This record gives sequence, structure tokens and C-alpha cells, in this order.
Amino acid sequence: MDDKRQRARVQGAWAGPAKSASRPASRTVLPAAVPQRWASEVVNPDRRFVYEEPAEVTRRVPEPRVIEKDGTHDISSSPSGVSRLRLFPRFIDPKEANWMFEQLQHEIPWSQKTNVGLDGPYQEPRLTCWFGEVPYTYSRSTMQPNPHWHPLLTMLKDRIEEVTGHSFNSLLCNLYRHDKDSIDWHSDDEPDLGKNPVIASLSFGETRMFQMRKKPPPEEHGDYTYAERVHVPLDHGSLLLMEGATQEDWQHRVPKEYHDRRPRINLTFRTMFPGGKP
Ligand SMILES: O=C(O)CCC(=O)C(=O)O
Repeated sequence: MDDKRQRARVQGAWAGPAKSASRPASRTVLPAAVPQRWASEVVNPDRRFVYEEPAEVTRRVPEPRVIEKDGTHDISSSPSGVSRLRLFPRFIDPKEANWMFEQLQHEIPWSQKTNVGLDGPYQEPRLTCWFGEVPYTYSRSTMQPNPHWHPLLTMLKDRIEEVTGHSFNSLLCNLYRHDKDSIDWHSDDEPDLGKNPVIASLSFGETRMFQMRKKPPPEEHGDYTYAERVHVPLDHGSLLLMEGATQEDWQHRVPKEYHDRRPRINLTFRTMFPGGKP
């Protein structure tokens, strides 16, 4: 068990006047099972056991807030600003989404990227493809510029820009081949994305859980045990927008699953400002 929770103990105190101080004990007849040494408490209604919950017990791991409904959801507010999600569960009609998924799966030049971690190089547990005029570096490995947008991707970008009012110049595509493909906790906060980037995330195929956790305050020393959490199931054809301070104040991931999952494609449209945001 977690050390902090193990230390939590039930504690309390006897309230009301002491045995000798108050009125005489009533003549209540005690059930035979009540031991004599408890008698004064049982017969004297002024002496109740008051449960005092220790501070550590009140600190519960919060249940995740599940967001499934269409609309704008402000998930936090801090000196960095409001962290805002906008969910469009049926942004693409399911029938249209079916043929789009097939095209994207077969026509995008997917590959497996090698990142560099503290223990050396490792392959990402998913396939990716980058579109944009500038390179994209994360996890100490760079994706080269690729201006050859597939026409379907250009059409989707235009549709998203029209509906959301935001414009995008780059796209990271992710293909989760099965339940063991995933993306680990991170924020989209690379310097070229500028402050408060808007990320538009469009999903096709199998529903996977998009999980978020709030970055802990300094006194937690990087411990996320009690961090606020948000879960958003991302279905076939759904669009999720992350806006405001979401990347500064939150992390997100798509975890591995323990049951079979069919493939899923996720397109994350962004705007890169290589020389800094104007
Ligand atoms: O697959 C997803 O929904 C999330 C992808 C993601 O976090 C990313 O590309 O940075």
C-alpha cells in the first residue's frame, strides 16, 4: 500500500462530560453482551464517540472526470490561463469515416520512429508520419520536413479550420496497430509550438481512451498520485481540441489496453512557429 495511505489511521475522541461530571447513570438495562467496563458510555448518552477523520485520510485519489459530451469543457484554471477542451463526438459522419480510415491506413507512408531515452534508443510503440514545411523534434529525435500532404489530409485540415476558426500548418499522424500500441505521458509543449498551442486531434477506427493528468504543484515534487484526471473516450470520427493552458498545465497519453483492440488512426493538427510565435 502507498506509504501515505498506510500511515492514515482511524482516530477520534470521547465527547461530552467525563464519567463523574454529569448526571447519574440512567437505569438502562444493559444487554447481557455489553461488557461492564463499557457500561458508562452505553448508558450515558452525553458520552458519544466522535470520529475525527485524520487529515491524511481525507486526501483521496480523485476519480477521473469522464468527458463524452459535445461542447466546451474547461478543465482547470491557473495563473497560466484556462485549460479548455472542445469535443465534437461526430465531427465526421461514421460512413464517411469508414472510407477515410481505409485510405489513411493504406496510403500514408507510415514508419516506426526511434526515440532516445535515458536508457538509450527505443522504438515508439506505434507508427507515425509527419506533414509540414519544418522538421519536428521530440524525444531527442527529429522528423524531417514533409510537404507532400495527402489530398484527404488537406481536405480534413480545411474542414477543421472552417469549423474551429483555428488554422494549422503541420500534422502528426499516429497509427495504433493493436491494443499494445500506445503513447506515453507527455505534453505537446515543444518550443516551436509557441505558448498556448491549439492542437486539433481527429480520431478514426477503434475507440481508445485519451487520458489526462494535471501537472502537480511544486510541493508534490513531481508525484502525480493525487493529480486531477480527465478521461475522454475518442471514437471513430471524433474531434478533440486542446486549447489555452492545456499543454502547460496538463499531460496526456493513450495507454496500452489489456484486451484486443483493432487499429486506430489519430491525426493531430498543429501550428509550428520555427522562428518563434509572432
Ligand atoms: O492518439 C491520440 O489521441 C494522442 C496523440 C498524441 O498525444 C500526440 O500525437 O501528441
